Amino acid sequence: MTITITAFEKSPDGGKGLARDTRVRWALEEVGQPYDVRLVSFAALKQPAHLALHPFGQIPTYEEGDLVLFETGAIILHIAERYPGLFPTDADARSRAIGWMFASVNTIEPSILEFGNARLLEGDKPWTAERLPIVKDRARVRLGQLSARLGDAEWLDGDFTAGDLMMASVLLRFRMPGLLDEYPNLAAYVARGEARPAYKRAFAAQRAINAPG
Ligand code: GTB
Repeated sequence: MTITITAFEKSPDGGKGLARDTRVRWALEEVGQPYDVRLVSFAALKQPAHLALHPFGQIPTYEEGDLVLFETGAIILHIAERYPGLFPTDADARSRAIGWMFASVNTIEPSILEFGNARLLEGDKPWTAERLPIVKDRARVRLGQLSARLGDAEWLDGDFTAGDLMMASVLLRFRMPGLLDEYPNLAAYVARGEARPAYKRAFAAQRAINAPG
């Protein structure tokens, strides 16, 4: 069955791979499933045709036969459950991998989103100069805790799983403001993710659209 995902017609990051279609592409590359991409403009995201797929008018979406999914956590959970390669066979280990997927979007990602909002959306507010360091320190608390747990392990819980795919994808967002490099083991963890052939193919595919030539 053909898999179709949506992605930005032109990502604001110019091909750095930070838009969330990259993590879905990565998962599909890891499990060796071909996929089509439908590119969507910002205006089209808010039109009825796209809202029927995604109630919040965002990318990415995932279509496979009659199944329509939104939310990258749900999409990658589906891919990992349907196709071998991203979940361990042991049931408890699989539950722990799902735990890391939730941790990535529910515990780690909010701190970088809050930082991004404070810097970009509220950057001109008089209280931003005072608030920004507070928000940045809050992100450091989470990164510090994650760094302590990872220690010198290669991946979060044994072999590479969908939990690592999600976590490394989320951590990439901390690189630009300089936060990721404050935690050398997390920076090395993300680099290990980026070195995977499946990630490289996913990155190249989105880059070909967003930074051609
Ligand atoms: N929780 C949802 C998920 O995980 O799927 C979040 C989806 C989401 O935020 N999608 C964004 C979107 O469609 C694109 S990825 N935004 C348009 C809108 O809401 O109108 C977020 C993103 C966008 C751009 C960059 N960048 O340029 O660096 C990075 C991340």
